Amino acid sequence: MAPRKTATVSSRKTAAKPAAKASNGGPVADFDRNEELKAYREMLLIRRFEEKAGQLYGMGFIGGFCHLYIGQEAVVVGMQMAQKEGDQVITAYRDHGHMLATGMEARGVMAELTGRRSGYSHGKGGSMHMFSKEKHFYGGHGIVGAQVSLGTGLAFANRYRGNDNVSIAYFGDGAANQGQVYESFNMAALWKLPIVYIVENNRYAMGTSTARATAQSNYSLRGSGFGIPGIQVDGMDVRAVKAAADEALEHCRSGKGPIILEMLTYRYRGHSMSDPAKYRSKDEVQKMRSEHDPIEQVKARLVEKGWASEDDLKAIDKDVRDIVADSADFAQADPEPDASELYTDILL
Ligand SMILES: Cc1ncc(C[n+]2csc(CCOP(=O)(O)OP(=O)(O)O)c2C)c(N)n1
Ligand SMILES: [Mg+2]
Repeated sequence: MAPRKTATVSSRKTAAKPAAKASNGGPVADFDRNEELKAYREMLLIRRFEEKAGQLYGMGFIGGFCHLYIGQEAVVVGMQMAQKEGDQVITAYRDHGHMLATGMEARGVMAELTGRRSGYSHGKGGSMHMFSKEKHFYGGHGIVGAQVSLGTGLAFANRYRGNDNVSIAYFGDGAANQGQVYESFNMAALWKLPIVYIVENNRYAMGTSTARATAQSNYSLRGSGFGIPGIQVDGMDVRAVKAAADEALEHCRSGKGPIILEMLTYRYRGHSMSDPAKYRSKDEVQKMRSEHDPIEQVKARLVEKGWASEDDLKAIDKDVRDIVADSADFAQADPEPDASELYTDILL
């Protein structure tokens, strides 16, 4: 692998202080005020959206499965900040954050969650099956690991067409043990496909901890048998994610083939809405929330550097809450699909 680029910190600003590092010692991007504000707003939008989705689920407005992304927001937001127009995103069922990060509308996502006509899949896909060709978001997949093969196919298409787009395939620590992941790694390495494989290591696959289920828990090493380089990233620090994303995307765009980013992250809520959470202690969750929360980290920097006052932050919070409330009102007022739509938009 090419030598790691260090954090893009200008020497002028850091002459007196050592360069900032992520909690695992990795590099972090040197965000300016606008980038910090953007990261804050985008992560907050995902968090508030997910909280609202949880509420609507409890009230019976959302049926079926619903997997919340709360706690993991820095991963998709940091990645998206490094992507360029045309890069594709594909993920599993914990997907609402990925959709919002790609710029899909909160209204369309909420309407889909509630099974309404204006949803991204016309109310017939639900939480796990939403797509937006316009935003290059390819789903939303409920079969654990399947999106890794599909994402590899997207990378193959980029290579075949000779464009410089990169496919970004997200999967969990549990999915990382699926066989098709390694078949995909083999092909991607052989054909030098432009794909960033992102393992969102949130420490659990449903109720099973990585310690109980996995022989090699350093997922950044999982491509070593195929010569695929990997980086372990503090996935709770959006600047660390952005720094790793810049490096990974450059690696792919320069024709060096696939790369793995293992994002060390944590989900605060249960696996899905029906999770009694008996497999971990409340203290463990509380410790992550109070010491590593991705949104609080940005907020603290914004305040410390004098880049945002409490009032500025409140204004952003209000703006975000308005978008989310509007999406919920819109979804509830939107009609369900007509019965005549039962066999449209599907493959028979
Ligand atoms: C092929 C397949 N096997 C099993 C399941 C059931 N299942 C759904 S989610 C899940 C756990 C996956 O965990 P992980 O990949 O870590 O993702 P996370 O939920 O933590 O985001 C399992 C086993 C499934 N949907 N598909
Ligand atoms: Mg997991």
